[in-house]
Amino acid sequence: MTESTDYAARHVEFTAPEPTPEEQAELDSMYARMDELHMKPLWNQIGGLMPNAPEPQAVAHRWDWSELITLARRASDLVPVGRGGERRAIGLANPGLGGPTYIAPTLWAAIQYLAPGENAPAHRHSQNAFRFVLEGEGVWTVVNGDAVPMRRGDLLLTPGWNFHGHHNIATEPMAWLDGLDIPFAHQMDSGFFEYGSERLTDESTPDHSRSERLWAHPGLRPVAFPGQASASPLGRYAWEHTDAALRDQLALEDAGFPGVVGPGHAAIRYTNPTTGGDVMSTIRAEFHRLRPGAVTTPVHEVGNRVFQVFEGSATIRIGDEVFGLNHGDVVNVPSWRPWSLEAGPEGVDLFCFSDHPIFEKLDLARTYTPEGI
Ligand code: GTQ
Ligand code: FE2
Repeated sequence: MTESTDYAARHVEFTAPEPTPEEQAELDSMYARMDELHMKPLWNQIGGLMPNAPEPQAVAHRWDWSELITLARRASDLVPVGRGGERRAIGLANPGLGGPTYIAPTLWAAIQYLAPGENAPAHRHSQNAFRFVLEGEGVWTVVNGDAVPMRRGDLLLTPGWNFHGHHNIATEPMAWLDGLDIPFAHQMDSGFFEYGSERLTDESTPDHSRSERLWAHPGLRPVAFPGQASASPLGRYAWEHTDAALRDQLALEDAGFPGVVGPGHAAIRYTNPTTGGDVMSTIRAEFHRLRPGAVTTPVHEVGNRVFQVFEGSATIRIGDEVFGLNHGDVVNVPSWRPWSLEAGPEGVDLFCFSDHPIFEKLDLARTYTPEGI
């Protein structure tokens, strides 16, 4: 697919009259003086600073799950988990961003690995975090003293400034996907961090966290907690609810009723039960299910998405690129690159997170669907 540009005007090339040798010498000395005094003229960089539409440095990239899990196992043999390093997490670094561990300018994504009996010590930070569990169980994440089970398909939240540590009480190692707004906090110089207790504050392994017992009943909230909270008070979004919601959307489509976002495409957004809005102020989380062969309409969006395949397979088109996606693979969509999904022969289940809430709050969100599609 060629990238459509008819939504935008184009920049006009700025040309000054050809300078005489004397003028050129003056210009050179003026630019040199500006450089010494840490100044730069706008006129020869405006197109780069203010393009007609976003021109992200981040590129679209896919990380293979088999490579991620293999390296996480190797790291587990070679590197202990403990205070200082804090987490055995391997971050995904976007090749277009030139070095830092940013999957996108605003977002961090990592695979974290905990062997049986291991304990990732408690800490807190202003960065918002979640975990999504591709497979396995046996880890509890303790969030401000509330032990939250982590099981296949679950989304677990650790909103900013909540103490959290993870412990594996099972006999098998466990790996999961972490998502945080570390790059956003880093680039904006807004992050704070504190160590918590060395030892686990709660070694219990309840079937449901306290937060679920209060907040995970559909359409119901406890009267004892009125008002709105900017981050969701619910720590665990259990797979059984996600799966049922998606199954029901597709069943309604089969019965001829509306409910799906597009043909053969069911999708849910995880919500903050006190507002109905996003789970955290900077991060949106969604889950998408496509029937076998279903295709989505290409769309340009301001902001960054990251997908992880939960089950099945798909291809994703991002601009002119096409990536095959299998179980566990992670792929990012840079801002404004048009993207569309096509499910493989068994259909596909995809977890997705994005930084879209940031842009919506700042009135910078935009989407564009090329005409004729
Ligand atoms: O589990 O607390 O991937 O603080 C990066 C930073 C995970 C965590 C990461 C973190 C964590
Ligand atoms: Fe953390």
